[in-house]
Amino acid sequence: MISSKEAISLENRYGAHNYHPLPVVLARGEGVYVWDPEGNRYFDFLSAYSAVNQGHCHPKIISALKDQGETLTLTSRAFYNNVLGEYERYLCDMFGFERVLPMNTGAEAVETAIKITRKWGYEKKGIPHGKAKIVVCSNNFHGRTTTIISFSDDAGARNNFGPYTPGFIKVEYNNTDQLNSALQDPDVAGFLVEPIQGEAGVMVPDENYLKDAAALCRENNVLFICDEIQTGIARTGSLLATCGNCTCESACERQPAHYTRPDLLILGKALSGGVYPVSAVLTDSRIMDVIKPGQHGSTFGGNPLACKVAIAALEVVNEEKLAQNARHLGEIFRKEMESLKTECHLFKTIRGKGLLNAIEINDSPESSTAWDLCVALKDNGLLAKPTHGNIIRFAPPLVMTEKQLLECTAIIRKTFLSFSKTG
Ligand code: IF1
Repeated sequence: MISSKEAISLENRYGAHNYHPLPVVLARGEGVYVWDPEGNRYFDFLSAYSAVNQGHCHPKIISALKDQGETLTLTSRAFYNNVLGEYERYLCDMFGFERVLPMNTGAEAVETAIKITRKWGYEKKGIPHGKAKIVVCSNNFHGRTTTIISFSDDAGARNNFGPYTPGFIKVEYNNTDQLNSALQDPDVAGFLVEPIQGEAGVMVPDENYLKDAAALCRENNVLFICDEIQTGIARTGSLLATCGNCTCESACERQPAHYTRPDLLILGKALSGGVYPVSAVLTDSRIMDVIKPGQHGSTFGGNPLACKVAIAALEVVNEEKLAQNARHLGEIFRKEMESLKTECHLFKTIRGKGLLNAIEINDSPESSTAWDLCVALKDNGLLAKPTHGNIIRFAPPLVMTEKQLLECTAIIRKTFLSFSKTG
């Protein structure tokens, strides 16, 4: 096996430099652990940006991958395949929608939701041709396509990639007054929102924000579109973040009546347990039926390998009660961090929900403190990545045990406190 040093130099020499990774090379993963080529073990506190909620190389998901990989992988949608319908029914039953449109990456699913929303706007709402608008939030992150970055505020994601796609209006996140004003424009077809803003630094909105936003959309005949690519699939302590603070166990989480049900639900990442790129848009017939044959699609979307992997990944979420575990461990994690905060001057705030959490470091976004802390955490056996200079995201796989979590909070405590002394 090549060494970490060789792997890094190959990427640096031959790859596009579109990332700035932490200096660690991962060669193997199992559950909450990953190993580098030299055999050092780490707790993974990123979970591939919440794609690996079910843990690395989950045996049930890998077994589905192997079985279907030896049977049939890709047919295209020019023909039916014998797995897609079963998968679509599974998704509809689990999330309480009438129809699914399968895609691959998160950004593609967001694009799909935008296209469905615009078409619905023209054909059902009666918006004049070419005028449809979609309301989005400031500091959003929905992916990297040219249309999606057109409504990003992130200079790095956006600058010099224009000309930009028009038709988007921006309002402040967690501000229903601004949303309400924007929705008065009769040409607005949809409101696209993350239930918790991930990239922005795990911004959790006020408790009633999503419910109120959904009600405003309904009043104004505007589609309420939730991007749960990062927050969905048990990450925030319920099957979907739009389940709100519902404390019922899984039975409730599978009943749509109990949550703020979006008109369009966008899923990706952990839909496959991080095993394969699988994304989807779920909605009801009255909306989905604006898409007719030939009007949207993808070579790989809905392929039998993806479908089998995703069914297995969702079964794991239910069988292993990952939502309840994320809720339980999240409470312990934030309590431990609140206690560390009282002892550590580097620690400004801890926020999050379930196992999607972030610590804001008491230093400027320009400082290297958060990066240095992440390097020190790595040296102590835990992997996390800074964002926006002074925020560290903590999102381990949801298959973690309480004992493992306490081992991890001990690593974080030790690292932060040793920094306080030297720094
Ligand atoms: C990268 C962040 C996470 C997403 C939401 C759509 C997508 C994402 C809410 C697009 C993707 C990623 C992509 C990743 C970094 C990352 C991220 F830091 F940018 F915010 F997860 F925290 N909607 N999020 O979070 O999905 O097309 O990538 O499958 O490296 O760009 P994709």
